Amino acid sequence: MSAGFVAVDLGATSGRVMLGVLDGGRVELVECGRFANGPVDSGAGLRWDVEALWAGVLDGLRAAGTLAARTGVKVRGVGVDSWAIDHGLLARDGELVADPWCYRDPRTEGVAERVYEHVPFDRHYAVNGLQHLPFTTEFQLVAGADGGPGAAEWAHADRLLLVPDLITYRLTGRQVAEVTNASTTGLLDVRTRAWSDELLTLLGTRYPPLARLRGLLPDLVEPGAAVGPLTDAVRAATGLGPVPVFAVASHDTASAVVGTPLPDDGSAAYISSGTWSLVGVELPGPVLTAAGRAANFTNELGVDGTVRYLRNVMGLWILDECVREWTVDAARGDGPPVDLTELLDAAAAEPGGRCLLTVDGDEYLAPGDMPARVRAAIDRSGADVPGTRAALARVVLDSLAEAYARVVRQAGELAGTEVRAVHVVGGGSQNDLLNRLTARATGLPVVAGPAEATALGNVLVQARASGAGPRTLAGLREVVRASTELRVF
Ligand code: ADP
Ligand code: LRH
Repeated sequence: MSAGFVAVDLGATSGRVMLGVLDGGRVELVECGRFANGPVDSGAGLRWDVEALWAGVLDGLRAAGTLAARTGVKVRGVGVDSWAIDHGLLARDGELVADPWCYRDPRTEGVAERVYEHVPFDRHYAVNGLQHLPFTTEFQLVAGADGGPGAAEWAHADRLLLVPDLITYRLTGRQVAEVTNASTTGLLDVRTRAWSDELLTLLGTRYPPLARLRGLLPDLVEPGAAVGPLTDAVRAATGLGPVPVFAVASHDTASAVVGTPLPDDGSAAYISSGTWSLVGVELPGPVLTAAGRAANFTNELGVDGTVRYLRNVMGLWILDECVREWTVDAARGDGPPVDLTELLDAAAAEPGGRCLLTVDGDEYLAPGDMPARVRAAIDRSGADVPGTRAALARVVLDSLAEAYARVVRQAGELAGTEVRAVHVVGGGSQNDLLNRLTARATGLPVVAGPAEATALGNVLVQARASGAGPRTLAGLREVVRASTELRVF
């Protein structure tokens, strides 16, 4: 009987449940569920709808179990990954105090700057190695504990679980903190892969409600740890047996990097391209230099002791938000409906180089009328404001490609590695126009695929943990290569 592993991959735009079947050195991924996701504002700030996600997860697991039974596959594991940083606070009874905040909520505006007055950025960086992002878990916690929105929730908090750990808890009844995602909280020591007593103490001293934060953090586990079997309730709801749930690389970007067919000699950069574009290289350890800090490069933890040395680029969020806005317009009768493929074809026919936006500006973080913000930025630059959707999309994509090229070059320089190719994975790797623009801007071959690198990385870490997959990261990537049709630009 072939071995199957179920990847629950929760992205900011959609959640998916995939059954990965290991067969002769290849993984066949079959989508068993896909459901829309996005921050919801029902009057209490931007939040994630956990019950909707949970319903999607259970439906997907049920479908995966049915498919496995029909095709003679034995389900030998389940693993959960999601976007980073966001977390749920649980009361003593194990129930969520409230839906988790979305990192795009403006409540963290100015918080990091206040924290840095007491614990400067360079002191943070020396320990956690993280780029400055305004919404890192640490700053969300300060926003909540320091009397801002969320203060009442903090008062009831007894446990903090990052989003994938929260789903894993619902699946197993066990509470852990998986380390790749924990490394995005700002509370971890990147050198020891352990919670940082130093940063936690500094934080608790400055913000007394956070003095009890250490007690809210679960024990850390590395990817591949068996967390526990599915609970009876989940088994009854899905028809699955007592399948073990593994901690995978639960930060989606960490799973995506496992699922990227990088060469072993470190000579390629990656772009994990989705809502965000995560652009960087994989290293054997952190780089905590002043130059890296000034360039705002982050050291997030990967599998097998690796470090993801990268920068967040605003990613396809800007384009997706434009599409969302135009879809709303079309529903109102204002303009034709938008089809992403047609839009990209039309954008490809537009002249490039009209204008380059600074795509990592915080001005693009929040949801809302994105086309208007893009037009305003183009106007400020002095260029002519495009009159069509396609021309606007082209400016966004030109700007993204330019940002990729800059960050790829910096990553090589700062890490002291020669980058000879760029691998693009994730949903955005299907954007051929962007792939072509990236190849042109970097002057390097762009290798696109797999689009489902995250789910593949999730499945492979489970397979290895259960004894069914290759032992080394290089071996896992051989499976990725064998399972994907890569396209070179
Ligand atoms: P996330 O995990 O952050 O939700 P995904 O990896 O699912 O993101 O990628 C979603 C992105 O992929 C969307 O932003 C969309 O722009 C892009 N995308 C998905 N399918 C296609 C396609 N067929 N052609 C071009 N772009 C695509
Ligand atoms: C991508 C991602 C990224 C984080 C962001 C919050 O999905 O996990 O790596 O910085 O979401």
